[in-house]
Amino acid sequence: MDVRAAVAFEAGKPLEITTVQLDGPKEGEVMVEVKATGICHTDEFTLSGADPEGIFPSILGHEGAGVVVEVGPGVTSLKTGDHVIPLYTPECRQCPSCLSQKTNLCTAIRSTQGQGLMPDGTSRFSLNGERLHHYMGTSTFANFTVLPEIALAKVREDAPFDKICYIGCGVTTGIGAVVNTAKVEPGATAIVFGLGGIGLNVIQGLRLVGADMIVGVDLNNAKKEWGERFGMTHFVNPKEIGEELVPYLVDLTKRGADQIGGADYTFDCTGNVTVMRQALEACHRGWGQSIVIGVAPAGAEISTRPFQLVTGRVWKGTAFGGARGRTDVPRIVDWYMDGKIEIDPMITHTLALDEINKGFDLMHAGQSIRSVVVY
Ligand code: NAD
Ligand code: AHE
Ligand code: ZN
Repeated sequence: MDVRAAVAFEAGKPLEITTVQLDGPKEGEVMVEVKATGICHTDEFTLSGADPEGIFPSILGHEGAGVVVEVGPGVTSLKTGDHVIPLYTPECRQCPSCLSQKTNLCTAIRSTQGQGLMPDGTSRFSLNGERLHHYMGTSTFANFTVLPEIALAKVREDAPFDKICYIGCGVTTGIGAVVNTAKVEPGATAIVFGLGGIGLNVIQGLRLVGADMIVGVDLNNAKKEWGERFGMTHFVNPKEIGEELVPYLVDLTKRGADQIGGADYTFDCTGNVTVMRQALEACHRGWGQSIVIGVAPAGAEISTRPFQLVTGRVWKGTAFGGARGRTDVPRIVDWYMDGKIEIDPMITHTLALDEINKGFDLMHAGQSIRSVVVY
């Protein structure tokens, strides 16, 4: 069938909005009418050419919400009409990783997903007979897409697509990093580096679990008001501190009789490896944990003095906030619908598919938190 899509033909070039062809779902697959999709920084990262797994031509997008319109043979957990959120981290509940209960990184289809293909090694998308690749197994920059059944979370039907699409990545990543990965306890001190679409969700996750001190760090002073809106207690602009950022943060987080300083938890939400080092070194000696959320370009490496780890700081990473999508995403939708978490104010721009490149421009200019394309 013909569908409308924003196609990434080449790295570093704007997306082209055009009509492409989509084949129906095969064994274990589901066709979804995408109703809305967020534009995440990771889409920009891949489009820019910085992603070692980037493949072109492809249909990007991984932060969607929609309705099941057709199920392939063997699909048992979903039916036509179900409301769903695509999962770039699927949950098969059968692979060694899922069964371990130690990680959310399901391995059932990761290798074909990374090659821009469905699990049978083919693509459902094409343009005039030429293959177009899938992206992150989701390709939500098309008004219809096909995914494996294990890569869809079924969600309640009264939740608005143009808001819950953000749970498909940013909301779950930020809140999950706090709740699942760091397991932050009430009363903790935390520093969040980068107050964009992810960092603000880390901040609201920290507020949710009852952190006492939530320091936000961003180069853009406009983010101060944004951070405070979601629970940030202190704001620091590194440009106003200079070389001494880490000692400054360590000093800021000194509390009571404990005059060592450093945060219980820090979060990198920038993808900048220098910031990742600062985040680790701003952790408290003996127990501080630093969580890497940001995605760094091909070839980038992190470094620190091993002494930082010898003296008890812990470096961790998180993908999709450690969430097991089919289990956790419906719960996060409930949190939103019950008013426990906020989404609406972070969606600063709503666009038509034809305007999708404007969403990338707004991101580059630091003028948006989240742009959402509504089909
Ligand atoms: P964003 O562009 O909305 O926000 C980034 C923020 O970081 C901006 O406010 C910017 O001003 C700030 N910043 C940039 N350099 C800085 C520096 N040196 N010091 C302090 N602040 C700085 O991006 P986003 O959507 O919030 O995504 C953040 C990162 O998280 C990206 O790298 C993205 O690819 C990654 N990400 C990872 C996961 C995951 O599962 N691990 C999921 C989603 C996004
Ligand atoms: N392909 C990149 C890495 C990109 C990456 O780390 N993606 C995150 C999700 S970012 C969502 O906005 C992720 O889930 N990683 C785990 C995985 O299995 O991809 C590279 O460097 O090769
Ligand atoms: Zn994302």
